[in-house]
Amino acid sequence: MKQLKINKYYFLLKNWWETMDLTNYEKRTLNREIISFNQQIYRLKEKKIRIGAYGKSGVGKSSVLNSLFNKNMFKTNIINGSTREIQAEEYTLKDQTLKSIELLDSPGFDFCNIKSPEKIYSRINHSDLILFVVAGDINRNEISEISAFIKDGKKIIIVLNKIDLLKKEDLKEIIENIKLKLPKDLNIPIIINNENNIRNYLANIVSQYGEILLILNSLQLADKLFLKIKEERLKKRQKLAQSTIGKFSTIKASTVALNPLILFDIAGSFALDTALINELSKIYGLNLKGESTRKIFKNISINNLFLGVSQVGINTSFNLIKKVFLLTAPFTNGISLLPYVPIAIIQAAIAIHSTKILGKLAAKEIFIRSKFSHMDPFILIQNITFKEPDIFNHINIYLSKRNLNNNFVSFLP
Ligand SMILES: Nc1nc2c(ncn2[C@@H]2O[C@H](COP(=O)(O)OP(=O)(O)OP(=O)(O)O)[C@@H](O)[C@H]2O)c(=O)[nH]1
Ligand SMILES: [Mg+2]
Repeated sequence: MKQLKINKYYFLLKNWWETMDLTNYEKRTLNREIISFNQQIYRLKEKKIRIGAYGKSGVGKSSVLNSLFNKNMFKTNIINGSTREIQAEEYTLKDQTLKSIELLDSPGFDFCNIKSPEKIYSRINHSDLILFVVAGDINRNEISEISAFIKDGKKIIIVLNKIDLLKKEDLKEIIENIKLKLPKDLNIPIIINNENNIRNYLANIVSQYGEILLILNSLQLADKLFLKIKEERLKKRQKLAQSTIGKFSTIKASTVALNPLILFDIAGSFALDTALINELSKIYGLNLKGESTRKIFKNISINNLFLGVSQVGINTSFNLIKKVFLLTAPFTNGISLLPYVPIAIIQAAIAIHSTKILGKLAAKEIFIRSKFSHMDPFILIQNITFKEPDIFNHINIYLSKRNLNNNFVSFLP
């Protein structure tokens, strides 16, 4: 049953990825993220959970990992900086759905000689579960690293190490103090490294929730990658949309400027607007039939359009005319507005202004309609988490932090 679940998500994600159809440019710009995602998918297929240790230097990260399997896999030293690079070791599991645990040891995040701390953070951030090792009360740097993992939606466990150096009566107070500094609603576990505490705790987590943690992390990585891809695509479309809107306002402005005595040609103007909406729909990959263009028109508030028009139209002071000159200059493609009476300029300005507003509003309407139709990892995450207990609070944080629409409005023209 459980076996099926992990396979199901592997095939869903694999299939999703194969239908993504990235351009070479996208592959190049997102190279690092794609590699990480592929590694994650591989671990999902092979049922290998990854647990990463992170913390200040010398707190005992390597020692804690060694104690998990009673094996000296990672180098330890009394001198800080005994771990200089990420080290990985694999441990095979028997009689479980998961085949193995990959342990990642990391250098202290505050160690002065590490080359690129971001890379180390990022490697650990790709773990399915993070052991944040501390030795005593936590300081500001530790809190900020913990918050970063939480914001990234990671499952973390605080391991309180070196308790033999503490007085027994201080231990309780230290734990209380750490708790005070952690976000209250998340219930981050603080586990004391004492005898077999950590090992028992992790054995329990891995056997009960190992698969779902691996699945969730894979979905989260897919979701983050998908957001990046969408962002890249929207940025590209934004440029195209902007230049299309610019072109249409130029056409409109120049027809108006060439016929300064004829007031707005309503029919011609409507035809141009419709053509603009159709062009924008093509850019956003939406196939519009006649009916839906009308719907888009309907949804764009007429008030919004006229507000812009009246702002330009009412005030005809000389200053405004000068401003209008500057405004229209880049769009009139060498057609000089100078010989004409100010009315032509104002008409041209109105044409430009209203076309731009129309374009912006239409792009938003089109974007809302053009939501990517195929499977979205985000939907899969939403569907899993709400059925699961307290231990998945971190996913709720992830979901609430990730506000899709707010992210994307800024990439519209
Ligand atoms: N007293 C005591 N010493 C410990 C404990 N755990 C680790 N140590 C010692 O602390 C020192 C540092 O331990 P490491 O495991 O190398 O620490 P680390 O966090 O991996 O250090 P870096 O890799 O240098 O960042 C070593 O001398 C360990 O023997 C503990 O629980 N109690
Ligand atoms: Mg170490």
